[in-house]
Amino acid sequence: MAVLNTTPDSFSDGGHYLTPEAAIDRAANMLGQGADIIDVGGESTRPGAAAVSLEQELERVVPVIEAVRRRFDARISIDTSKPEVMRQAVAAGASMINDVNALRAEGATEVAVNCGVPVCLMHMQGQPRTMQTNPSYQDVVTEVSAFLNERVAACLAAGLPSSQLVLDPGFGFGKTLGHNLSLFNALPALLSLGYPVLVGVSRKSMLGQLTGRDVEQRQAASVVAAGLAARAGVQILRVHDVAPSLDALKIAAALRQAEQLA
Ligand code: YH5
Repeated sequence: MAVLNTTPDSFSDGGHYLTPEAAIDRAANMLGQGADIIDVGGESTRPGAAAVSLEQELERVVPVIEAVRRRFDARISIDTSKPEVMRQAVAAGASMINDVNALRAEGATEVAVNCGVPVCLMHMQGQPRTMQTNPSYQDVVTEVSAFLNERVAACLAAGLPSSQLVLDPGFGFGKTLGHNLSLFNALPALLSLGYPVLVGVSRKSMLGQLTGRDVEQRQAASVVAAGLAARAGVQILRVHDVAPSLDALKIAAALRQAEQLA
């Protein structure tokens, strides 16, 4: 899963939206490198980021989804927590919902059922603006697993098929470095719940804390972390640097296959 942000703070020229033409270039580039899914997001969920209005989010993501769909036969996921954005994004051609809020918004489960596409349910403690202020757990692995189980139960009760659910521990979303490391080590336990797991660690602060590198210098750390998650059995990796991540996934897949044959 390759990240295609449409938020002004997410690309180097800054201050402008991603135009549909620029989005096509980026999507072409990422698909050419081997991406399976393009994750389109219009609401920055970085720590401290401000909320975005419904109108602004729709203006950013819908033209990009339409443009990418017109041009490529690519799977697109919509990174949003707003039911109306989910609805319009799927109508525009998105075929997966990626919700860092795990469909907790009013009406989100009903909209997701009507969309009829797979949904990624992510754990987050708190809200993006303040989530990194003082993350606190008694036992982060137990609490994140219990949360995801509770969201699965709510989704199944609302009518979402179990075959369309994906789980994500939400690295960096209301977690200290220690919490993130505990969750990373617990990926096999999360996988044992029986749903595909998605991991997004690419360029995140935890990698900065471990390597001392600024965000634009975190590619190697991101690729190694993606490979380690894949080695643990994680099925979907959300990444910025597609080609080197795919190399890491090939090594992880070969190791897993050799182990099964042994
Ligand atoms: C995720 O983990 N993350 S947006 C802060 C950074 C770098 C990157 C420099 N959407 C996830 O990528 N969706 C985001 O510091 C996500 N899982 C899922 N499912 C945050 C992000 C980032 C934040």
